[in-house]
Amino acid sequence: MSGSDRVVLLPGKVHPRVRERVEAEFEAISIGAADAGLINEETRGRVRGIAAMTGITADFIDALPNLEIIANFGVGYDAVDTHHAAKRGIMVTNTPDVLSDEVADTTVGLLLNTLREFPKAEAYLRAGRWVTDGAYPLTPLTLRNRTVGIFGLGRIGLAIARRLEAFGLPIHYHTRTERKDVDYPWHTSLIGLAAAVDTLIVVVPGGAATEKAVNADVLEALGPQGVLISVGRGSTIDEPALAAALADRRIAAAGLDVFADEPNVPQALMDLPNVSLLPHVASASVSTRNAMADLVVDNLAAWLDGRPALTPVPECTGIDRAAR
Ligand code: NAP
Ligand code: 8YV
Repeated sequence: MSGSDRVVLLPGKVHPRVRERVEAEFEAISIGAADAGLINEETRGRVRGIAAMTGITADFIDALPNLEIIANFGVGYDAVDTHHAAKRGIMVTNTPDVLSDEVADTTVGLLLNTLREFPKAEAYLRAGRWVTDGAYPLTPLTLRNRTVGIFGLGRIGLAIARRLEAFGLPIHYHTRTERKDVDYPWHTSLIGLAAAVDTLIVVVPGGAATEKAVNADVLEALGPQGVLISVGRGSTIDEPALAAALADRRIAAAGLDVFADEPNVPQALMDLPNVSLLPHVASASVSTRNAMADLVVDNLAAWLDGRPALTPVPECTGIDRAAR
């Protein structure tokens, strides 16, 4: 296969290592956004792969008649219309496993920041207030004696559970299917899980099935000592309900790395003292993002060379290139 047969589209913002490798290993076409109007018909017909760090709609997929693979940068692929891609026999890949430990480490950090107020304590020191006002106030919340519930005990959820088990905390979880390989109590419903724990960690994928799953009722069940940590997708949380529960102290605190409309964070959350906010950085170290970038490009290389994709998403595992 000649290099010119391997045409890969880079729409919108792309990780630098993805760009560097795609430009070196394929014929790369960069456009400002995933908008078919930005490329002419002849070029649209040549595109066989997309390296995606942005939303990919059904319309965009349909505008590329010879598209074979969408390699998504991220384990979460809710921004790609995977259902449509699979229907058209187009492979979608994601970046599982290589980021699980990093995201789990960040989740534990965010949980501790939320409970023990470390970012606020550091700001206090830097403002000279240790000298002028004395010791930082004791934190009302602690990790000690908490019971953790994990909503989504998948690759990352399990990595979080193992860490918090080492902190001496009991772990419960809710998924649609009970896991046979763990001894943690399984709850058949999210609200049942929330009622059984005081620390709820949300790490389910985004999408219709989890849209606003953490609603006012779930927060009510979590209770006034409750702490919510969200590292999956912002769409899974009813943000106005969360802001109201935090303001009224119907739950104690929250730590959020993801938001429904990134990079916009609701002012109602920004204004609250009992919420710790991060700008979607759970996987954001140079080494982990480079590993994700390599997996994106390795998936493109495998598929466009006629080999199986390395990490197909579950909806695409059955895609047979010969049937195309
Ligand atoms: P995974 O291995 O596929 O785990 C997903 C878990 O969620 C599974 O336990 C699954 O169990 C459960 N689940 C899915 N849909 C559910 C539903 N409707 N109700 C209840 N449970 C449900 O995925 P992962 O690798 O752990 O990644 C999880 C998510 O984390 C990603 O999709 C992404 O959105 C997010 N993420 C965020 C960051 C960040 O930077 N903040 C970084 C990486 C990943 P069942 O199928 O049995 O229900
Ligand atoms: C990345 C993520 O921040 O993997 C995911 O699902 O949310 C994160 O690792 C994101 O994919 C970067 O676009």
